[in-house]
Amino acid sequence: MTMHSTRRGILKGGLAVAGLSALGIPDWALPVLAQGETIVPFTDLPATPPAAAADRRLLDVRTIDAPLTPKDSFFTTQHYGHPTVDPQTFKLKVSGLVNKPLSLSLDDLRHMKTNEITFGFECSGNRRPLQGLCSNGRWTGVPLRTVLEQAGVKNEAKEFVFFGADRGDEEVEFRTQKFTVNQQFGRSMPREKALSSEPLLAYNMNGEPLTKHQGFPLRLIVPGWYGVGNVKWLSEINAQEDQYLGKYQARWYRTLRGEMINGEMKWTEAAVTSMQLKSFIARVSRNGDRYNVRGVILNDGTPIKSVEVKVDDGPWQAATIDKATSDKYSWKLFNYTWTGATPGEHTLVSRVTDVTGLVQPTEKDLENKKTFLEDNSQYPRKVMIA
Ligand SMILES: Nc1nc2c(c(=O)[nH]1)N[C@H]1C(S)=C(S)[C@@H](COP(=O)(O)O)O[C@H]1N2
Ligand SMILES: [Mo]
Repeated sequence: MTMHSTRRGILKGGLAVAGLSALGIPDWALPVLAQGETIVPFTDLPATPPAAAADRRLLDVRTIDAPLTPKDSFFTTQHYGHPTVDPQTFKLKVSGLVNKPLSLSLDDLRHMKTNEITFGFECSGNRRPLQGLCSNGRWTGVPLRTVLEQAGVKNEAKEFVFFGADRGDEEVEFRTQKFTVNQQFGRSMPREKALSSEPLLAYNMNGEPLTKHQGFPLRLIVPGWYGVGNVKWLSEINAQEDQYLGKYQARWYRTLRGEMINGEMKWTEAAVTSMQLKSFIARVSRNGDRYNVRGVILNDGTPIKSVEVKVDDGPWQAATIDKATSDKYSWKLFNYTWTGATPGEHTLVSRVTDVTGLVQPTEKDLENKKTFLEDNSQYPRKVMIA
């Protein structure tokens, strides 16, 4: 069966009468706008989102109308532009502390046992007012572990470095010296993570080959991790003993936080890895005197206990998570029906809690987080009711 990336695609394909559940596709509880349903604009966001840099694409979260993000709307960002990789001559190299270095063609990879996973992620820099650096995709590829097992990982291999085909000149500072070196985009992960069952060497998204934006022909997918760990245009994997300290591993993706330890503020710089628990309201629409408040949840895959919405100074009210987004690493879409809205400006905010009891922090809770990355704070937004 052909894979449709959106319900809209399916509806357009004329399969609506068959009933989505019958096709094994869960019913979509948060539909495209119903007849007579209208968008209630956010007064804290311009109607037209700010233009993104040329090789970036932001998802206008107000347009989300299906669990999976279509490939041409999927957000995209990268540091060195898009390299062109020839799929005919492409080889994924596996080198370093392995018994048998590998050089695998796309065909070699396509003939290996595949895995498929729905994974929604955001850039660690995603934040208000737009929250447009996030999307949800269904990824197909070869488990990283399968390839590493074929190469035979040596005991001394502690760190696995993933290099993209994209590169650029970088200035490296050492005390009073500066060096300019040309280097590839690289990210790493520890042995335990690399040999776990989930990381995927993906060549398809939503049933089609990756686009150039998404890292054609091959990218690393690390379910539960922020965008930066999902190396696009993957070309080499190197197994090594030492920590990898490249620019985008050791310097650009650090979160500086102050934490009270032994009664004193300690400043810690931590690498950006697993996604922090987050929710935000993406769209408000009106249908008669009912208002649909819908939003997005992103996290590291820990099951969600609840998501709630608060209007002005009212109580937290339970929202409903869409069943079509219940896969472990999928983003979750939620809906809250607001009734009794009065004319005037109102503040709407959402808050998610996972099963471990972790609650999405407020902006105040994060006041000791100094760098803008990993901003998962509750996001109050405003609407005007006529
Ligand atoms: N090779 C390579 N991979 C990369 C990057 C990059 O600059 N080069 N950027 C990372 C960052 S910061 C993010 S947020 C995601 C974005 O993935 P997307 O464009 O598919 O949304 O790719 C990651 N993978
Ligand atoms: Mo990112």
